[in-house]
Amino acid sequence: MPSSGNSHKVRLLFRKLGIEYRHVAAEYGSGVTTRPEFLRKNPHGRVPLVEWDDGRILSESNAILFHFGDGTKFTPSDPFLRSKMLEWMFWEQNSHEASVAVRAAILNYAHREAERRTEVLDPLFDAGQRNLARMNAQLETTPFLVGDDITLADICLYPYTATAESRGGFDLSEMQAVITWLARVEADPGHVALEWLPERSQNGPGSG
Ligand SMILES: N[C@@H](CCC(=O)N[C@@H](CS)C(=O)NCC(=O)O)C(=O)O
Repeated sequence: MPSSGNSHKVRLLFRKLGIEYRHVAAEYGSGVTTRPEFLRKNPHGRVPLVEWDDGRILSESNAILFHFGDGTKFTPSDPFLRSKMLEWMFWEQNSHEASVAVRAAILNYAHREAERRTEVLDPLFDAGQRNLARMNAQLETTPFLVGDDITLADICLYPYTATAESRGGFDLSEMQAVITWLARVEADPGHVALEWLPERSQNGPGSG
């Protein structure tokens, strides 16, 4: 999904690792994720989803990151640091994405317009600010989330943090460590912006 931070995570890692793939767009409005043939691949009806030529299928952005990133420079070899990386990735899904990404989705996707109400948006703002502050506190002590080197945790938390202000209406002005970290992640080789799509890219069926 070109507009999705969860999909951006996968585009980022694949680009960094030089993994070749055919990209199939499944933007909201294309109907791709609600088609029976897609629901057979992922009954949850969500992207990103990776399909191998032999028919294997893997969904959940962070499972995809771990599958392709395990054993590369993006996973620490130390078992404890590896688990700390996973701690951030589980937290991302449970807390960060559930506030920062959800508020951005409500504000940006037309089909979520009915949710643009104070009683929905304000608690998401408060939770999101707290979660961004938690990242800031960590990044005041280490350059990347798990220490001195970039890991899957940074790739995982980059997309929705990078668009937290522009799409989610959050305020990073007091979070200098997060701002510096965003630039540090962007400087890592192979970085691509949310809008970037690979050359071998096609629209999903029926998406125009
Ligand atoms: N936990 C999942 C969340 C995936 C997800 O929510 N995907 C959204 C886009 S960000 C989606 O596919 N929406 C399509 C739909 O709801 O029809 C992951 O990390 O991959």
